[in-house]
Amino acid sequence: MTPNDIQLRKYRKRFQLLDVNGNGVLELSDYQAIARRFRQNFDLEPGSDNANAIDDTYTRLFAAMHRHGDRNGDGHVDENEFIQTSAASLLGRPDGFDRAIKPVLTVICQVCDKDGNALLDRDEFRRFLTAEGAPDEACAQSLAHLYPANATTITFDQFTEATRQFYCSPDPDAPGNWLFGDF
Ligand SMILES: [Ca+2]
Ligand SMILES: [Ca+2]
Ligand SMILES: [Ca+2]
Repeated sequence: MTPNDIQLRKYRKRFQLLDVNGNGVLELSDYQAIARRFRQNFDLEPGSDNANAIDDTYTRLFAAMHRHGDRNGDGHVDENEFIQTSAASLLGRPDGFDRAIKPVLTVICQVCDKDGNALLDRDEFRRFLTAEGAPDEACAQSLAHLYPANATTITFDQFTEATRQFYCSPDPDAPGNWLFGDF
């Protein structure tokens, strides 16, 4: 499945955020750095259920990407390999998003919903975005597109739908395209 220009730009954006140390390949240390930011942003106690859940989730995400994504077998997943692998798993299979990303979102919602009201308020969402590496400007762009005017919260379902649009939608006008800001 060949991604269109919009999907390509979003996958490049995602790669850029996942490659925390900016060396052009995805490593376990990149994913661990993101998990560490989640633990900091959400004040997770070391060894707590949520801290372990977020560590396990990002370790497993890396393992899956490393297993399927290193297409030329050089031991690394570069940007092109990431794009090809994302397109194959998320665009090439109707249940791709539900299998690859939805379980991750379940953990993310559980961790990010600090006050436990089953909604993501703007502060919780901003903490999520900065954990993922989005700078302030990107956070503002994302909030502007994902939160309806004057809305202080979104539901987990709205968050999931926006994330589905980010990973899967070919539509240039899908609000979820802006999940991590400009793309
Ligand atoms: Ca890297
Ligand atoms: Ca490779
Ligand atoms: Ca909440």
